This record gives sequence, structure tokens and C-alpha cells, in this order.
Amino acid sequence: IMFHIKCRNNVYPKTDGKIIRFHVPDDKVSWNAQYPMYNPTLFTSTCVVGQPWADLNLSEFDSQPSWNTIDGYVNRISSTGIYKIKNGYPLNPCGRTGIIGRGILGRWGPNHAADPIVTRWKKSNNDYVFDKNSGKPVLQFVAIQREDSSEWALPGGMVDPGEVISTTLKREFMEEALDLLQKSEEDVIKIRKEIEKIFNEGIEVYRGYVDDPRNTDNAWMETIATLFHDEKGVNVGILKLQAGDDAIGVKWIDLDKNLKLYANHTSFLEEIATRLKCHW
Ligand code: RP5
Ligand code: MG
Ligand code: MG
Repeated sequence: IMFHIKCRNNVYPKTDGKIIRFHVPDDKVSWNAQYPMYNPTLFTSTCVVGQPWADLNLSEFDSQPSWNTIDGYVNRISSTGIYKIKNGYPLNPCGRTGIIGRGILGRWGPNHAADPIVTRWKKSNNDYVFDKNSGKPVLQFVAIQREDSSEWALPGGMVDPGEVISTTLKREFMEEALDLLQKSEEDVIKIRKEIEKIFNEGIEVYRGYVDDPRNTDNAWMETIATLFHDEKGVNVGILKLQAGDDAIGVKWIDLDKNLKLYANHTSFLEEIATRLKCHW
């Protein structure tokens, strides 16, 4: 299981610097490590309480949510295995984060997302572009800039209750990278047609915990990252990218090991570089 970094020892996102995580040194991350001084900050944002897409506070549930199972339409299963419940609260499978409560996440326990990774070969006048140092062809992927942190990231999003992953992958890509929500009916039909071609054949490259800056001791992000490679660059490769919904930018980025992306998204791309034997 992953060693989380981006959800420790910093200010909690979207709180104007007001919510600060209790310090968790590397050797105190594990729940097995004794940390008697541990006094995590309690924080559940008012912007999640009472939202239709979010859980209730645990004291308000008539009966406790069914942990580690599909609970009605809500998937409370973690792909990391069975998580523990302590005093009624689910425990982050990667250990301490310095915050208890849900922060700005909607669900107690796992919050499931899906990340589409759309790739094409970098071309110059119809020729492949090779990296000078590695000698390997350069691959590009579609990245969006996140509004919350300004960081570049995969155009992923939350799986709606009862939604199948393949739908989430397409929906989030179309919303964030193609601005579908603002398109005319005519354009929507065109875009959907192109998307179907490329999204019908995906390869799962990652399933598990995300080292997301929003994670807390009781709520965390998990994702399924799926590769959609446009080998000839004639499908998504020709669609005009346009940032939409909560994305403030969108572009094709060259794969390279020095990329700095949101959460642990760079590690998903490393897996793809190995598979497609491209520059890394
Ligand atoms: C990350 O947050 C996931 O990998 C996914 O990219 C994203 C989903 O959250 P939102 O984009 O909906 O905020 O943990
Ligand atoms: Mg979204
Ligand atoms: Mg998103």
C-alpha cells in the first residue's frame, strides 16, 4: 500500500489557509506506530454537510452506513482491502493525515473517482518525435488544470452513485477537457460519436488509493485510471480541447518522468510509458 505524502504536513485545501494538519512525521504515518501526542485537527467543511451527493454526519445516520460493502447505491468497498472502523469512523488505509472528519470530501471512507488517460503520439509534420536523450518516441496525454490547486492533473472525477466506471470516464473527459456542458446539441452528438470510438477500448493501468491533498484520517480518494490510446491520432487527437466545468485549462502534455502533477497522477503515467515503450 502507498506511502502518502500530499495529504500530510500542509494546509488543508480550500480553507484559505485556516485549517492546518497536525504534523505527521514519516515514521508516525502507520497506525501501528505509537504516537501518543497525536492530536489531529477536526474538520468537516460546511460545504459538504447536507449536500445530496454527500453522506450525513455519522451521528445523524439512523443506522450506521454499511462499511466495506455496496451500501444501497454507494460503493463503500475499498480497493485496498478491508478498512478498519474505530469508534464508528473508518480509518484511512494508508495511515495518519493530521485531520479527522471528512474535510471537503463527501463520503466517509473511500470516495471513488475515475481517471481517463487519453494519449496520442507526438508528431511533427506527420513524423513521430523522438526524445534526444532516451531515443524513444514521445507520447502525449490530455491534462487539465484544476481550479482548486492550479495544478495540472488527469481529467478525472467522482463516480456518481450507481454509475458504471465507463460512463464516469467518458463523462468527466467530455466535461473537463471538451466543455460538453456548454456545447450545442449538434456539437454534443458529434463529440459523443468521436468519444465512443476511442473510449470503447480501455486498459486499466491503476486501481487504488490516491495520495490526494483532500484526504483525512476518515475519508480518502480512490481511483481507477484507464488508458485510451489513439494510436493513429485521428480520433480524440483531432478534437478541439476546451476546458470546462471545474477545469481552468486543458492541453496535451508530453510524458516525462520530471512531470509534476496533482496527487500521485505521475505514477499512473509511468505505468503507461512502460507499456507503450515511449519516452519517460
Ligand atoms: C483525484 O481527484 C482523482 O484521481 C481524480 O482525478 C480527482 C477526482 O476529484 P474531482 O476532480 O472531482 O475533484 O483524487
Ligand atoms: Mg468533474
Ligand atoms: Mg475533476
